[in-house]
Amino acid sequence: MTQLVRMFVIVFVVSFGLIYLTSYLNDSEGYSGSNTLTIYNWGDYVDPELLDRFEDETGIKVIYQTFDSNEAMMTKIGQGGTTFDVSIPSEYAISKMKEDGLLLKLDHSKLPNLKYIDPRFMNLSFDPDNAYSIPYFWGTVGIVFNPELVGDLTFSSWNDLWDKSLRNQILLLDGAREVMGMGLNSLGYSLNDTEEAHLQEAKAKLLQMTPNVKAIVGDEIKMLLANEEAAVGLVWSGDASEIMDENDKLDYIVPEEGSNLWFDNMVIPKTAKNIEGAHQFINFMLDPEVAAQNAEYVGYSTPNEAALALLPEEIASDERFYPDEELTERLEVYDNLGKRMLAHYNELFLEFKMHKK
Ligand code: SPD
Repeated sequence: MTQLVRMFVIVFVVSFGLIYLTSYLNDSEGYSGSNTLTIYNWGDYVDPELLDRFEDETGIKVIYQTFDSNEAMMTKIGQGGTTFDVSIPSEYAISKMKEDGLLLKLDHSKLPNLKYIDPRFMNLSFDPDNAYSIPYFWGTVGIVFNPELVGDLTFSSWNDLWDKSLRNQILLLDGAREVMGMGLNSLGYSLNDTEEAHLQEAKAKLLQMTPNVKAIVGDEIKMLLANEEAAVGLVWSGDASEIMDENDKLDYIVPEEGSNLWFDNMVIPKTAKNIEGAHQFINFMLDPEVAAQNAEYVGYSTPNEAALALLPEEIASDERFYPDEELTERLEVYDNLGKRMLAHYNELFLEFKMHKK
């Protein structure tokens, strides 16, 4: 009898241990609970001091993970098995994630600081009424260049990047939409073009640029350009601002044919475990003083009107990073092109990358 009880206890303890272990492993990629908050953000896209401050103010422990493209982020969240509480996709990804049922509706009553966002960045077509997403940063895509390293060359058009004098001098950000968009825009096509002949033409034109391309890189593009390892870069405006902070010889332009106007917004994925904490975090990031500190740290443009008023004048009035409506109106926002077309853009970009290697 005692033997039977002992066996029963052993079976009970082992089963309990297995259940606990399974649940720990399931949650370990983005573990969240009421006292933790898992954030899934782009690399180099928040002032770490603010995460510490959020932890101190709320007692919630932040677990922080990063991604380097909307595509990687969507795949990971879409596959399930993660419990990210807050993520920061761009507009076309938000539209796609909504379509795929991957996002939770936000409770605006828990976001009183939303009043600080400039109305110009609210209620945009990818998320009417901001039901699922809250503005974080915005910007453009353009060319950063070092006038001392490019001779007499000036930059106003995408086509300047094909100039023979730039051999091995260009760094490209590692983004399918951005690089394909550059090829399409340089031919006078929309960066949301889906016509196969135009896409093939854009890829062929990009292939002609490969002698000029030194590398296709991630966040290290900032360090490489600031250290003058290359003369020119295809970059997001916020990265240009950070590069120019490090090396004031460089300049940034948005090509005259047009380019991309993008918006990165905070969302709560459907699989979130700490929905209350996620709202607390979003509201914290909307606080004007917090948003201003964050914008100054990462170098990107804030959509927070009250935060903008707190930024040093030389930042807030720099039209390269806070362009007026005249410029933004001639730029294009990426459309959600749908799963198949998005995959096709990625394939073409990959073919270009393979050719480069
Ligand atoms: N290092 C932070 C990069 C964030 C860039 N987001 C821009 C996305 C444009 N589609």
